[in-house]
Amino acid sequence: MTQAKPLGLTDVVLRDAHQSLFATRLRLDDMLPIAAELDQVGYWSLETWGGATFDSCIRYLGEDPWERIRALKKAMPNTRQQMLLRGQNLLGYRHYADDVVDRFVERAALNGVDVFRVFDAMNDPRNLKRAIEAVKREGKHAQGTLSYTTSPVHNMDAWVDLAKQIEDLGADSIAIKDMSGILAPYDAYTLVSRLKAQTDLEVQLHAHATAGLSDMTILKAVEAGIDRVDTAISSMSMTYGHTATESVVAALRGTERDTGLNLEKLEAIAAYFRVIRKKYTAFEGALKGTDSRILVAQVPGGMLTNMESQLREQGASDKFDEVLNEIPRVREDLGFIPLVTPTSQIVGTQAVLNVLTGERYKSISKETQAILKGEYGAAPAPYNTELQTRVLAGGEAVTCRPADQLAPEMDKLTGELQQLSSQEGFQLAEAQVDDVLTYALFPQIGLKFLKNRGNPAAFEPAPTGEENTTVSTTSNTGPATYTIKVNGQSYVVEVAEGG
Ligand code: PYR
Repeated sequence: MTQAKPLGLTDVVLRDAHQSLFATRLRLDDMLPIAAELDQVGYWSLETWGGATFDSCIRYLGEDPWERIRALKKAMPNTRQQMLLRGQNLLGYRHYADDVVDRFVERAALNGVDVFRVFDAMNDPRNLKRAIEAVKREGKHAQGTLSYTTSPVHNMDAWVDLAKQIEDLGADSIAIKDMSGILAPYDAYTLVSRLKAQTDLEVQLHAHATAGLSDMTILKAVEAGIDRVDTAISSMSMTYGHTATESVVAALRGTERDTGLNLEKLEAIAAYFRVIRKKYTAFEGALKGTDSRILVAQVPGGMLTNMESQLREQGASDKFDEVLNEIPRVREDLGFIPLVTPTSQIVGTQAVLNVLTGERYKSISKETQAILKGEYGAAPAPYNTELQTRVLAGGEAVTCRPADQLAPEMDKLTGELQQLSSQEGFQLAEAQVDDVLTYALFPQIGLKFLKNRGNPAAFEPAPTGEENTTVSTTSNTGPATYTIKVNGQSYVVEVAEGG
């Protein structure tokens, strides 16, 4: 008889589920009442922290994200707290010096994070190295990531090769991060089988349900021997989000991969979120079932819906198909980079620029230029040579690990913030370093938050569910709002985070 090997589950309800379903607005006050029940389920981990959740806390909710992770850890002492970390970008949008990476990881670990899923939007392992080393130094679980995408240069050999490089960095496990929901079941079977055979890493799958594949993909991954998968409690699952936790539990009951989780306990949690979710209706997207356009465009669902409503609001709905066709072309010019924060925003914005200006690369965004200059690291394939030559304008591209060019920053940031706090008369937290990190990651929004901490009137009011449903899915996090002027007309373009 084959030995039972329970499938581990990571429930993403407190991070990616509400990030995907209602623009990252779930508040700590709506998490804590169910924390004891979540803690009793027996999940391998609960995903509770990440870039967009941190951003939303300080930008909209007026919640200190450090306090959030401390409170969640305290309320759920039996369950690993997991976070999503953007490699050398940490939770922000640029590369940070190594001393900021080290300090951030140290503080995150100390405040309650047990598992760090570290990804890089370029899939450049050099951008994962420092963060993985820092996690290991803190004695925590370091999970490296394959930011999954498809292109002529992406094949199984390339993925396995990348996983081996990540294993060499000292990762404990590897996540296949399918943020667009495009990983097909049989490809998952092959990929997981090969990762299990050719590395010693534990393997975990994160798949979005948007294109309707995730249930099938999870099942094939389980057949291939995957160790863990991400799911979301049923009342916070599917569409832009993830496969339901209870469905996986039920599907595997009585098999050798039985999760051992109790459906009744899960139902109590589902019932809680069924009610809570109603409060956040104003932030929900329009998708009711499956968005098959993703299978053709191969872009994250959030990116599609955001772009659709933004173009509509700017009176440019008729340009949607053109933008959709432009996205893969921009991706190709930028070396077939995956589409995930921040590259989803960079590619999306450039595609909109190319269409709305009526001429490809008439205007090249600062971020697109940075990619072509090598400032984000190496892409999976060469860049469009003509475009790169134009952007470099005789200069040299960065070929080393980009952070090697950055001088230590923590002392400078600390001095700056101390000066600002005394000049402008706002208090810093007892653990001042956490405030410095908030300021480092989000210089403007972070500073505004620190000045207004404890004053709810400075932030969005807590939702009641009674609001007029006028807030569209465009109320996303991140700085990716662009105003473009074309023939005297202004277009505001905001591009979604990829989960
Ligand atoms: C984040 O970094 O926040 C994503 O969801 C990818």
